[in-house]
Amino acid sequence: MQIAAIPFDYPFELRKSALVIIDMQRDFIEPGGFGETLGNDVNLLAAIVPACQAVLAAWRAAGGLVVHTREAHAADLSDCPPAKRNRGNPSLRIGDAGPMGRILVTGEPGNQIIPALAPVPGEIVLDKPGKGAFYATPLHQLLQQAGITHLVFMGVTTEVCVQTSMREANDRGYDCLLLEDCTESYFPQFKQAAVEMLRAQGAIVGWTATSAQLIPALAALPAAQG
Ligand code: C5J
Repeated sequence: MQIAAIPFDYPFELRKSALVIIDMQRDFIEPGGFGETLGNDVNLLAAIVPACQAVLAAWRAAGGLVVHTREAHAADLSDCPPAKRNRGNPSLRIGDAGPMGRILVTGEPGNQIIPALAPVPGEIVLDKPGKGAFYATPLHQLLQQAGITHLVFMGVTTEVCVQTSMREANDRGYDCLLLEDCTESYFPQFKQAAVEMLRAQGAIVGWTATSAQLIPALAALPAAQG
């Protein structure tokens, strides 16, 4: 099957594909988390939630593999390099106590995936200490074991963790599709630039499409066995 995409149709086979949802966690989407401590308007990111929900529901109904990531550090911050913690001028740094618990620390309330996109049993949930989903995680191994060659990406932020993860995936040989209306940045111009550079030069990193281009293709597949 082919999905209409930019710069050209994306070859799609569900059993070889995983839906990778990057960092749709309260720390980035809700007030009081890491995103807001950096001075950002989190409402921009919250706007993509309905489109992400629609894709996730269609993907689950078709029986596809789902991977959720969270940007998360160990409680002792042993996996958080000082260069990452000290960068910028946030009102709260990684590991500091905020209104939703310690910022970007595993297990804290703010580190949970937002309820609207909460993982269900059988889905992979990975904590990642870096911006990329492959750095210091077993993601590549898990995907290889599952026979996955194609990755469909959603999540935040487009130019940071989503773009980094797509580039890591591309270098490992995966064909990657980014759903444009299911990703967002605190900086709309950065989202636009990232989307354009990922698909430039003949899909040098990957393809882009919209949820409206993917969902009918998923709906046309036989429903997953209970
Ligand atoms: C950032 C992310 N922006 N998930 N993390 O620090 O994109």
